[in-house]
Amino acid sequence: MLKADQNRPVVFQGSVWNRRSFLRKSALSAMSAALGTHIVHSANLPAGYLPLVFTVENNPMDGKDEAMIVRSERPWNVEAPPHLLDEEITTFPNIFIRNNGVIPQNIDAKTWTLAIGGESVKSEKSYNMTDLKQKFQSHTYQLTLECGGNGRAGYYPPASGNQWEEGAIYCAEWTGVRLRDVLTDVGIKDDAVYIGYYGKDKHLSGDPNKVVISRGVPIEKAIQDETLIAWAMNSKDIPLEHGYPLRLVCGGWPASASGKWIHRIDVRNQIHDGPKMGGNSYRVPEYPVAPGEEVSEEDFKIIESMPVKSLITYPKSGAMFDKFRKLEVRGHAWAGERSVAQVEVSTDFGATWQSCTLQKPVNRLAWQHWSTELEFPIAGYYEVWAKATDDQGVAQPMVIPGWNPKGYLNNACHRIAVKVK
Ligand SMILES: Nc1nc2c(c(=O)[nH]1)N[C@H]1C(S)=C(S)[C@@H](COP(=O)(O)O)O[C@H]1N2
Ligand SMILES: [Mo]
Repeated sequence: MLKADQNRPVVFQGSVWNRRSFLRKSALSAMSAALGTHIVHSANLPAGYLPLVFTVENNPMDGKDEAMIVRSERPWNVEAPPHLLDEEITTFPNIFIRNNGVIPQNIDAKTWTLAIGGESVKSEKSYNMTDLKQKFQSHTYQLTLECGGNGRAGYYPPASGNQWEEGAIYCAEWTGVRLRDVLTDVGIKDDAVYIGYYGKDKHLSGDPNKVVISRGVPIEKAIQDETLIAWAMNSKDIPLEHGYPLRLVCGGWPASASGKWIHRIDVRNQIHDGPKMGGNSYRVPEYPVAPGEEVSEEDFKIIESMPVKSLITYPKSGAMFDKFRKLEVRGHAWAGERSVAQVEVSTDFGATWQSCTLQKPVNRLAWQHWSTELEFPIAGYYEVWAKATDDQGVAQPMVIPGWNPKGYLNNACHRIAVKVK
């Protein structure tokens, strides 16, 4: 049975679903009792889906003002609850932090250098911060960075790794030089196919010779206008946690491709093979697999562009408001290398959708802002679901997409709870 204690996750015993996956009447009335109101449109709840408030550890109806959520203390990994991502440009400290190792300390930007080497450069070259700032034209872009594992918590059976919910995503404004301009200055050979970065973070084992993570992108992505070697985020020095003093930024791709604290970039004549490029790291099966299925290593491919997705950043999940008042709902949407063509919202678990106002991206690879007004003629518990569709007609799934061993690429619709009195 359902515990009507609003401060704890609810515990169900036995199935709340009947044979054909309709919510049992008894469960429905217990949930309504716990909510203190009835669930409008409960008949449309997709099979197996419980109202949001009964699935999360902290009941959003509590009205507790959550700050950043710590997913791991060592390494230090934190994510933002969606309402903290309401700003058009995400600002520190509302930005998720993902570290695979230990954040480097005592960085001196004055003596910092970036070496460009690897088999596919004509000869290795090194730049200090002043060289980079003076020798090349600087550029500023808003770039969306989402962890490949954002949404991992939604998969069952659970995948190992940080149990990110929705908040391992941000769009900040980055300033730096184009990687392309630097590569041109160095001179690269015709056989260049990939680049790989090296950062100054320390391995968790304490072994100074162990590289924490060294990933990269194909040369075609590396030479895009928007691929930057950045020294500023939102017009200030990059915060230490996000890669001070120098960071590679490859918008629209898993954020693991955007190396922090970089001191070296290698231009490779093969797919870069640094730590976390192989195995099942940032890779997904080439074909759909059953939940929990073992997949052999040669059947994985590297994740490239991230899929279409959206977030509801206002109101905060759990908002309570009066009937007859129009509710403004807003958020952001992004689609990796693509742009977002449409965002729709539903208040009846996907039976009907209302089209939202959608802004164009400020530049390629920036997230887009959307908004709309909703009316709720009947009092009760509702969920607002948002669904984005990219410029190729690919939309977010309403339910969790294909399971994969490391729980990447969950771009299911984001939903929030609202209560109308
Ligand atoms: N040097 C270095 N760069 C790194 C990482 C890291 O552990 N070390 N983590 C990567 C991963 S997995 C992600 S999701 C992003 C996170 O960027 P953020 O901390 O600015 O949000 O940084 C990437 N770059
Ligand atoms: Mo990541």
